[in-house]
Amino acid sequence: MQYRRILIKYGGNAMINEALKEAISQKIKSLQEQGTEVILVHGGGPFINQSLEEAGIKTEFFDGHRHTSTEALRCIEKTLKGEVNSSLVNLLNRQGLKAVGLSGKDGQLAIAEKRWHLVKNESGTETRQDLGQVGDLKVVQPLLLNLLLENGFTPVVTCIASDAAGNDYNINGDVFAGKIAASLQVDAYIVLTDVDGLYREYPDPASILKTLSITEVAAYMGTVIQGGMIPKIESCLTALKGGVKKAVILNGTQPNQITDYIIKQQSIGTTITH
Ligand code: X2W
Repeated sequence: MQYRRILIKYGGNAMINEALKEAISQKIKSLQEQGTEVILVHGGGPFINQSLEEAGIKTEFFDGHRHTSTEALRCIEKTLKGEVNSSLVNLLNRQGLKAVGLSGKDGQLAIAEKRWHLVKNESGTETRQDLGQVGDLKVVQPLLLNLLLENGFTPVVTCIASDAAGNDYNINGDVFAGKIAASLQVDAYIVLTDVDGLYREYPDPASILKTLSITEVAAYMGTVIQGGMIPKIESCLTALKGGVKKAVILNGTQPNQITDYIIKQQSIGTTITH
């Protein structure tokens, strides 16, 4: 099949050095050249960790979501926009693309809401834990991204957004990307991580699950799907339930996988479908 439009979620675990970021931007250029529009959505966890450490701000994670004080949010926004987003835009432009750096706030392309962390106690009752300025995307308005894509620009979107009252939120990059993928109805939602897919028994390469249905995902949650893979797979489900046809987990530290999957249509990574 010809992929007309794809969304790539690029996270910090596949941004380990400049050469790798450059190789990924070359692959994005190759995709655009052969007629696939690309939206890049990114986080940048390790860069945020470093900036927070330099600023002497300590943070803690709850199921993949970083507790975010107002002070931490200022530092996180500076890092994601001023450092990570800006450097990705720069790399893509150097490939000859017309990259546009955005967050959810620009043109109100996304409206956030506060996200509460639900904790179940031993008796099974759920309580809400406050994670500070951690959000979720409530609404995505795809017009701005559509305008950019239709006019040959490459949107590079980072995972910060505001609510209707103008409060800013830090949003897990995977959660953010899955919602944007759904709103744009992309042909494929690609999640780049640092392993070759979902393993039944890590690290046995023969145990990589090549295809999974939504029902199989539910059966594997908490066993085969663990830790950092949980928000990634959940974001795939968000995309699929929103109408995206397939979601794919690929290894971003092997940039060839992007073109091998989309252009050469090789059977690599883990593909989740309806
Ligand atoms: C994330 C945003 C960055 C992110 C954080 O503060 O680390 C929350 O946890 P990766 O590299 O895509 O993991 N936000 C709420 O998700 O980065």
